[in-house]
Amino acid sequence: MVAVTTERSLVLVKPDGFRRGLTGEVIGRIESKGYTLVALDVFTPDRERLALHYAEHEGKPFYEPLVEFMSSGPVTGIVIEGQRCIEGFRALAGATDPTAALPGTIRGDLGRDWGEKVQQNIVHGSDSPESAAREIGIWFPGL
Ligand code: IDP
Ligand code: MG
Repeated sequence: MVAVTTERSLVLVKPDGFRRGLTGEVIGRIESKGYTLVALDVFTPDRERLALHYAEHEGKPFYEPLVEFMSSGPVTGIVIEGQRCIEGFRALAGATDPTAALPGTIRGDLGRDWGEKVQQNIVHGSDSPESAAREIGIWFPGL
């Protein structure tokens, strides 16, 4: 087997997850999967930080509702570590649309559609090594 070097990913428990008291559940799933927690902090993110984080979505119909939602309350930022943890956390999170996300995933088990312009889906996870490095720099510049 080819050795796979360890990597890091940026996870956010979004304001819906925080409000609903699901932060511990998300952290528990990350730990049960076997990934290591490298850093963890609670933020109430401002628009500037969110504009950087979600730059790829600027101009899309859900962009403004997304920034509004993400700044509506506390968010827990977590840097996780482990071989292939970027792909692995995306699998734990499930599909973007919580209605379609499979049972067994965070979004499939804990999320639902609330009829809003933005999907409230509990968690964010980086989608590539490049995104992870960029996003960790935005949320945890000291790492
Ligand atoms: P991801 O979080 O699964 O990576 P992205 O496409 O990066 O999904 O979108 C960022 C966030 O924007 C999603 O997690 C969700 O909250 C919201 N979102 C994405 N696509 C839509 C959409 O088509 N309608 C409403 N909200 C969306
Ligand atoms: Mg994304």
